[in-house]
Amino acid sequence: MIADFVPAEGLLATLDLLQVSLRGPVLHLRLNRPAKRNAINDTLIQQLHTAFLNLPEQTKAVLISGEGDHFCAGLDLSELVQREIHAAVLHSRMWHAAFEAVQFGHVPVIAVLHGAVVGGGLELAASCHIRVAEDSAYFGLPEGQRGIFVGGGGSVRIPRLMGVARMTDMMLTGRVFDADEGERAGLVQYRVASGEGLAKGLALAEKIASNSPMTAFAVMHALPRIVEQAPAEGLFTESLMAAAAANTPEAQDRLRAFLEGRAGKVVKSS
Ligand code: 1HE
Repeated sequence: MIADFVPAEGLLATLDLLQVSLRGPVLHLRLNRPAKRNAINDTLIQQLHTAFLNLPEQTKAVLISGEGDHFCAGLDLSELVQREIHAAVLHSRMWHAAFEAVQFGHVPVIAVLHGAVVGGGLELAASCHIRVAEDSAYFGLPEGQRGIFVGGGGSVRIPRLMGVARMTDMMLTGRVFDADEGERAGLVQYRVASGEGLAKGLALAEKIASNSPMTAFAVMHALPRIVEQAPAEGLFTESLMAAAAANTPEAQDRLRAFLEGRAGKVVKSS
């Protein structure tokens, strides 16, 4: 557990494949199935869904990481039994529902990545809003080699991060990207040394938590939809969102604080 974080109580404490802890507005969710490299079985996907639907009221940012040497080995292949087609579709839809709750939930989610981030593990990471990779992280889509296809939203989210050509290459050839290649390809926004991911993630989470809730809402819910709209509709949606955001009391307070010299200036990062 990160220093000063305390274990969650109530429903979140009953989720045995997750380790959930909190400090003020930041909630840390750790995948907790290290003996199976945090492979996602039906129970774990349902527990992830439950956690994101039941974040404590005070939560303003979530950190997600993996226990052990790897972030996540993807789908638990021992559960990939032959099913009726409709049951297989619904199994994939169960993943979609869980990752929708991550991407379009209440608060931004930061994934802290190390070791294997493969298959469904990369799909989970892609549903988060910010990705931090430690030196040890590597990215793969072994579905191609296993004779299957992504089913956890990967074909929708991963090309939007790295482009369809790179994802095609990963799936057809089994190409694995290391942490630096992942950063260059657009999979991750931050690169840190091994062991420093949680500290970086926490620093980012605290910045996020200090924003107005309307900012998180606009960035999480309006921005990805605007990007998918035709430019004319996108610009109109942007104007509606901007008008709604600027007219909140909190935005007005923050603007006044700047004009009265009480708020920070924009500075170059060191
Ligand atoms: C697993 C899984 C798993 C490990 N399902 N049991 N994902 C993959 O194709 C990745 C498969 N896993 C691996 O390539 C490796 O396990 C790792 C590179 C992630 C880690 O290697 P290593 O040497 O640290 O561990 P290991 O010895 O391979 O695995 C330890 C145990 O975890 C072992 O079980 P044990 O009972 O013999 O100890 C493994 O069988 C088990 N394990 N990964 C089940 N994935 C919604 S569609 C998404 C589709 C996909 O995600 S496809 C990609 C699946």
